[in-house]
Amino acid sequence: MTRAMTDSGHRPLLDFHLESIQFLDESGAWLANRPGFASDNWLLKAYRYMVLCRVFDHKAVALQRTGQLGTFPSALGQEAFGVAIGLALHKDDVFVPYYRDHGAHLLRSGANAMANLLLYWGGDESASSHGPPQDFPVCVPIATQVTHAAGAAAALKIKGREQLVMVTIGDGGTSKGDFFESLNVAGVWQLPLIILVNNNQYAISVPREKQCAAASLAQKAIGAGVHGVQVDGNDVLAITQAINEARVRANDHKGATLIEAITYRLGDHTTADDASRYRCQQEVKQAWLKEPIKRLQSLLLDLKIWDGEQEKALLESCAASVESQVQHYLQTPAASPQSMFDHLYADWPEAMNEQLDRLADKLERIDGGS
Ligand SMILES: Cc1ncc(C[n+]2csc(CCOP(=O)(O)OP(=O)(O)O)c2C)c(N)n1
Repeated sequence: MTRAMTDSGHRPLLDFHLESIQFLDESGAWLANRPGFASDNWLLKAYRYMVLCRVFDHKAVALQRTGQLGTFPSALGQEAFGVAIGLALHKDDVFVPYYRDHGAHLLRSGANAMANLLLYWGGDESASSHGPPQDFPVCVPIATQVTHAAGAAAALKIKGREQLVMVTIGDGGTSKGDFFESLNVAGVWQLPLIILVNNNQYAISVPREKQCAAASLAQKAIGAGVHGVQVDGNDVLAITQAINEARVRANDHKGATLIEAITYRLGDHTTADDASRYRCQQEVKQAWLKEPIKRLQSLLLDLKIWDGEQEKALLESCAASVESQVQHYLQTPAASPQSMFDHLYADWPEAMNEQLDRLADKLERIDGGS
């Protein structure tokens, strides 16, 4: 028997490896050296905004339940994800958000961020984009925002600008063609783009393991020649570190980064959902043990930069600012149904007239019937 006949013909081709980032364990203890950006003030700011995000979220759900808000997608348990974005992005970066980024908006959209979020989820399209002018509106269609973000990053690159584009998407969204096409072009064109995945384990009722057979979502980057990394999404430090590293890579003209943040959606998908129909209480109970706010609070207490008095004062001030923003929202006159068309196009396409006419007919019938 010749040597060639025993050889199966298989040779190693390429080796890939993927890293994950985590600084804090579930109890808030250090797993790695404290990163340079995480001063006491930074940690306190992150904590305050994460708590504000939770108080706001709770109120928004209550408003929907009492008929004072439209459908609302809670970010319960994903506060570190949004707040890390808000803290890590620079003012002139371009943020292309999906619909579960309330924490980021709190930091990015100024004093009336909460009232604007409520207006938007109350049906007022004029509030769909309320951050810096270059930011994109909240995107509800799944994954289309990644194509827009890749386009914006390409435009910035062509113009020779140093700005960065950050787009967010859920785990389910990474199964869509729009996501893969954008990731591909981000690799080919070496775009200054961060794609940040909120892997909260569910796409409505579809669990992560039924969504994708790969061991991680971060490894989708490899197929596109893009840098990928997974982070503990309940660790605000880990997400921030990954964003900071992605910024350095983009500034060094090394292209895009795909970050998969492992979180857990502690609430329903939206107020139109009932998660108890497709997942067990035991699983949710386990997830509460890993939630991001408690672990950061434990760290602050350990560092002796936080105490019970400060906690009480924070909860009171969050409740007061949420309440005042709710009043602002409730006292703003409702937008007319027609106004939803006002914020879609720079130049009105004639073809849209038919939809405007149909809406006018419908409203006439409703008014006529009342
Ligand atoms: C193009 C498109 N298809 C379907 C939907 C309906 N839809 C709304 S949310 C959602 C699941 C998204 O899950 P995931 O991407 O994991 O994000 P999450 O909501 O969990 O944050 C779907 C299918 C939609 N909004 N847009």
